[in-house]
Amino acid sequence: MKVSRILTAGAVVTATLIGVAGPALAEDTIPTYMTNFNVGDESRVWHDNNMDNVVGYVQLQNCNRNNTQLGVFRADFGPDTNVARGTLYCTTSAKLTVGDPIAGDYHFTVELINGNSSGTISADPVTIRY
Ligand SMILES: [Ca+2]
Repeated sequence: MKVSRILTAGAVVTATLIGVAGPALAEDTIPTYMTNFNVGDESRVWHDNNMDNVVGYVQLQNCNRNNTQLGVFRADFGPDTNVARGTLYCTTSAKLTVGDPIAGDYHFTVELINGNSSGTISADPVTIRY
């Protein structure tokens, strides 16, 4: 009886490993939008549980400004930690990739608009994948 118990345990481990190696799915994809965001304004917060190995991204579409620098940050004790920064051009294919960061609360901040530290931007949809 002891032998069959061990075999059963082994079978469970195998099944778990197959589950982990399955299709790569992000935890979630959030559709949102920005209306007249100023430089310095922050997006809604999303919580990455780091339960996947998927490269996340932020994407802007239907913008009224075609050159927007965003920074993505994780909330930390003390100053937030920057995990990604880039300029988006509001095309369907343009994505600011965030990588596969550790678990935490994330947001993006509008840092520059057309290279300036003033101005506003609207975009709809804004897609956040994590
Ligand atoms: Ca994730």
